[in-house]
Amino acid sequence: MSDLRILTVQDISCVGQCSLTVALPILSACGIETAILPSAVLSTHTAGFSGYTVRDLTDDMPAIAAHWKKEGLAFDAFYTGYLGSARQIDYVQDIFATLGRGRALKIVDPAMADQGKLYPAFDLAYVEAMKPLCRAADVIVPNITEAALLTGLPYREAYDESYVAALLDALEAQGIGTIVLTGVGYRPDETGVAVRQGQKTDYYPHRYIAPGCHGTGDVYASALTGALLRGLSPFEAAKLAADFTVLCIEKTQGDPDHWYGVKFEKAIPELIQLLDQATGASGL
Ligand code: PXL
Repeated sequence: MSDLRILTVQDISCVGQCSLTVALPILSACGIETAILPSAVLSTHTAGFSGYTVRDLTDDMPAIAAHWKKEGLAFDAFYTGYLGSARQIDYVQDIFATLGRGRALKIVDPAMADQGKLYPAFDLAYVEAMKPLCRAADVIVPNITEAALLTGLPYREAYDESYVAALLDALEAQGIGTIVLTGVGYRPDETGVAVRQGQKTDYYPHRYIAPGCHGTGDVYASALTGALLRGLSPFEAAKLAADFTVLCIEKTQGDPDHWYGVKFEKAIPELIQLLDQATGASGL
């Protein structure tokens, strides 16, 4: 396998098993050299903790990017998650445009909302700023709430295939090449992922385990990104990431003290095995 270098831009939540503390180990386990650009530093994530500290790093971004340009550094892929501010999204677009190597793959997880609600730090101006970043991406990984916000369609808790198709149609009409829509379930015991590419939709249902398991979106998007960079097709990568995320949730169940994230570390050996099986590689 050729050596690839990815840049991932998202926050450091010091405690809480999300964003960079999930993306960096998962991408490393996938065998990808991973550079980071922290969008903000928080003492914890914002879902369930109170009184957390936040240091927004937007103002550091231009100087960091300028230094990388001066050093001739570039990246084969980009993966963005939770960003620090709407203004920061412009800097990220500039990084996409100027720091890519070859046809650098751009994966955007518009991490800003879940279960019908924006995360506490974000407002509708942030949603507007996220739209052009998604249009600049090759692959986006929204959940249903984020897809509704990005398209202006109403968020629905109960839905059928026609609602999901409408979300995917509206995103595709914005010029987004590949949409990996997560958390799509048509039965109470089931959730899944719908992958739209070239007007074709593939659906992979998987076990629905526990409601609102925090951090699973970041685990999923990180594994998806790693699998894409290992050469899997979007649908194959989407399935592998789903299987890995379910494993992570299973390894977390039964520990009420561990409400803030999933024990993805325990499933890293299986991630490596799944990738090796899917790519026909033996070891990295
Ligand atoms: O997992 C998404 C995420 C990332 N980073 C921070 C968050 C959240 C979700 O709430 O609060 C800081």
